[in-house]
Amino acid sequence: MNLQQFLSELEKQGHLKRIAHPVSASLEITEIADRVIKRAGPALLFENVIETPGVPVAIGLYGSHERMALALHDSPENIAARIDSLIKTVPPEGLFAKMQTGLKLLPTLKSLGVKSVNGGACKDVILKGDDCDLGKLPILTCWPDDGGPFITLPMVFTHNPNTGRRNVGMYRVQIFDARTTGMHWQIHKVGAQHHREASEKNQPIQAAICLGGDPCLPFCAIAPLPEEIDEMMFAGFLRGAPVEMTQCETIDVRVPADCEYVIEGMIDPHETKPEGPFGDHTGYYTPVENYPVFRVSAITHRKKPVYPATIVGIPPMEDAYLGGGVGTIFKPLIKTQIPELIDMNLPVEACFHNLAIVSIKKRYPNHAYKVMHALWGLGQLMFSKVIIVVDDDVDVNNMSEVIWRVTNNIDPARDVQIVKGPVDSLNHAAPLAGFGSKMGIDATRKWPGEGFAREWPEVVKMDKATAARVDAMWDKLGLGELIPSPSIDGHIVAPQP
Ligand SMILES: Cc1cc2nc3c(=O)[nH]c(=O)nc-3n(C[C@H](O)[C@H](O)[C@H](O)COP(=O)(O)O)c2cc1C
Ligand SMILES: [Mn+2]
Repeated sequence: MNLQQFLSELEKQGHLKRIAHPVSASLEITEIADRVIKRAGPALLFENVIETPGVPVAIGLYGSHERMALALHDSPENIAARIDSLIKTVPPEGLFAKMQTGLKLLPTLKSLGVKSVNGGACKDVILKGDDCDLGKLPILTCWPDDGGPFITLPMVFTHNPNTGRRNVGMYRVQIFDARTTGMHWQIHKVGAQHHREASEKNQPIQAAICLGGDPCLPFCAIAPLPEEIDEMMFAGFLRGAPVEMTQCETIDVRVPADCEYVIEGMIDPHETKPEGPFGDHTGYYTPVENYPVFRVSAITHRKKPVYPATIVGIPPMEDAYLGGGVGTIFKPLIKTQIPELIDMNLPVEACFHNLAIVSIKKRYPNHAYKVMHALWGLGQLMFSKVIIVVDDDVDVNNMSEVIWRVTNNIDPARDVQIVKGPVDSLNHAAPLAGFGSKMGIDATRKWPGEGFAREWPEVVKMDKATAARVDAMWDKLGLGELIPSPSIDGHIVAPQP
């Protein structure tokens, strides 16, 4: 499935709205898309973009649970279950069991590679050197104080100059002029590491900025995969088939052959330029900072391309669904590192990194502190500004319950820990860019072994026998449909309407 086939599928299922009215790529598309996404509306296809006649803009492709499941070829829950069952595959004993397990895993293994092809739809039109003009693309200027137009849904392909390993990350791209852009890979990201390793050899790094392709690809570019894991392998896993890759025209990088656009170029080891401001997913503008400069050597595209975009800003935006998918799909992998973790919620309003609420099955006194530090050491979860740890009987996705439990259970002087460390580059409150403090809150029930000498009270609940008697007499009470007992299933607080 490529982007345009995905759009047809969305349209067939009623998840896409075409807009024929002329609209500007400068601010107007943002304003329309923001209104629609805030009301959980459909994906939008702007067919008449004033600045670039003939090139439509697709936006909001991932902005609902149904669209996410269509883009990823399955629901995040099912994908998580598949990963979980792979992780839990027991080493088979005996020849028959080995053969059976082998046969079961074969389709998965086959899908993990990539397939090399010659040419591809992304090369219908090939422009090199002076013929390249980024002004021909409907690149959005998203917010009034933005530093310029930004490519907002790019997949940046690079290779580690020492190991050759591929990485694909979504790093926004600010347009400086027809053939020069910024490259906003933050210092903790893998693209930045590739650039650093190339710079140490005094070499430029080659990069391809891709737009479109299988709709699962942008998700893979966002996914916080370990550095050694190829995003295209993960894409193969999601698609159930290898991604077809083709060689670029001017650089030694392979890209998905069915992309809409491929922008090829190089980044000098030392050249930087002020990048930003940009109305970011925190809901605030990120200030101007120096970032590497990308110089375009070729632009290739489909004969009739569609330009995919997203906008970020005050949450919830489309990235809430993408981030939610990441949370669901990566839970089984987090549990391989932190097996006592039961559930985790990264509330949308906290923009992924500002708050993690995790429930654990406490095994020993002060276990919550081990879990906080494990999370602060685990990939991009290191950015978690606040981590709240609760017991396994708390539903972390029910914020009413979380507030009730946490505020009742903590003694701030005892249960709050503040540590220092790297923080998200977008954390504007930190005293230094990328370095600041983080807070852990142990909101679990306190044990005598943790020095708690008082008695810990029980939660107020009805007994099962009474609840059953009331269930039985419900019809005679004249109160309409049966209301189940609020206190039996353990999750006492209903979410606020
Ligand atoms: C819409 C969107 C825009 C993003 N923009 C950036 C960005 O400009 N810079 C950045 O470092 N990360 C950005 N991210 C987050 C990265 O894509 C994410 O951290 C990813 O895991 C990085 O991949 P890597 O681990 O291969 O470096 C963005 C994510 C989304 C959903
Ligand atoms: Mn990566």
